[in-house]
Amino acid sequence: MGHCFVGVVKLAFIYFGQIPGVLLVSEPFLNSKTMSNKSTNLPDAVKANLKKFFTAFDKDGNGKIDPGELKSALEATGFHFAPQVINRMIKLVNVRPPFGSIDFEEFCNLSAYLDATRKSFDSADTNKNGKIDMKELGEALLDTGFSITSTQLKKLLKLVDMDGNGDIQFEEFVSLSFYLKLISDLFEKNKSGNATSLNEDLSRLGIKLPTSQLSKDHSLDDFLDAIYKAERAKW
Ligand SMILES: [Ca+2]
Ligand SMILES: [Ca+2]
Ligand SMILES: [Ca+2]
Repeated sequence: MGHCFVGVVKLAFIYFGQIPGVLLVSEPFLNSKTMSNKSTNLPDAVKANLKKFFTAFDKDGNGKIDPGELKSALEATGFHFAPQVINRMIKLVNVRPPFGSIDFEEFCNLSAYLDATRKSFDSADTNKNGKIDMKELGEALLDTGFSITSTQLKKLLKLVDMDGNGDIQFEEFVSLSFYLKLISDLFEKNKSGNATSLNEDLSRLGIKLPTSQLSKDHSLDDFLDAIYKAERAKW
């Protein structure tokens, strides 16, 4: 048992230390819609490597990774994700039933997502201290094409800074990528009349906002306040 655990820890370290060299997501921040079936394009060698991790993470050997298995695999690498964030990662890639746990193809997509998010995190962390401060966040958002006010920046940081230490660790950065997707849906896609993707993304993330908050007439400030309220009610 102990030996087995060490094996998983070792595998997990390799997994996140030299995350398989695949960059499937071209955008610095995630666009979930573009990733559903891309793992089929992975080279065989990369797939074989991912299969090893999948098998190691799948403790009960049922061919699926559930939130508990994902959480403990990530914890073994020193990442402590809130259960809600774990669930969201699963929901994000879980395109085929049964819902609630992921198969190997979906795991490949999750790996690509975490890989891309880690790269975004590292490039946003310009002073290389392993966390993102408000200045770095503002600059990273600007680079990505998000132009927000300093008040909005503070609200966004407060929203994702779950432990309240004023910085964004990688775990919180994963949450941030979910919120940025929502924000871009609301404030970019809605402008061209497409509101359905926001509703899809909200329900995928399990966030319930009053319909009145989903109007493009509301400001980003209002939206950030509403999300903060909805999220903190859960924590
Ligand atoms: Ca399992
Ligand atoms: Ca930093
Ligand atoms: Ca923090």
